[in-house]
Amino acid sequence: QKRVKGVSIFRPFVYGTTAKPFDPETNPKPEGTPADHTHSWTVFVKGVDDTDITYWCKKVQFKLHESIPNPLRTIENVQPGEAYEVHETGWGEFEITIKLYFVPESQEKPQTIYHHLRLHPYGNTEAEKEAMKTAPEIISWCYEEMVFNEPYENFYDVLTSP
Ligand code: SLL
Repeated sequence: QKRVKGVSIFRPFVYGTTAKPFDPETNPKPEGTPADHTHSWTVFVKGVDDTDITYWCKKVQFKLHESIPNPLRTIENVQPGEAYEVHETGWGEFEITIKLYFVPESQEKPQTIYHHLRLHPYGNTEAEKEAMKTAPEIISWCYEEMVFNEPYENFYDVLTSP
């Protein structure tokens, strides 16, 4: 197996969280949700504009706070263009560990990223924070690029075949 020398391939993706406070009108609490839970939320990894990432990313593991049942969630076998995601409910913010696993052709080790689950309005300025108070959802998304330096030839073919 040879590496393609002098080549770096970048593949963009988006990861982050989306949270919504429970509200009888707009976001009713599902039956059986613990009384102290205030929000529903989602953490995800996906392609930009829902483009496919499954040809390079084959599995994503989300490590949630220990207060949540089964905090280690493994998502795989998603359809091309579908997000790797976990839906939960809760009351508090915390740091989520997101581990991306690559297709076997890559022979790459998994990569870990960290993301703070946001349930409440935030921002660097008061104005940013104010704007979020009227938004229906608290969105905290990051755009990122996975860089594959000198990929193996097989993997290079996978990455560059249309
Ligand atoms: C805090 N350091 O105190 C954080 C911890 C933990 C959030 C937040 C529990 C959900 C469940 C939940 O929301 N934990 O019981 O399933 O703010």
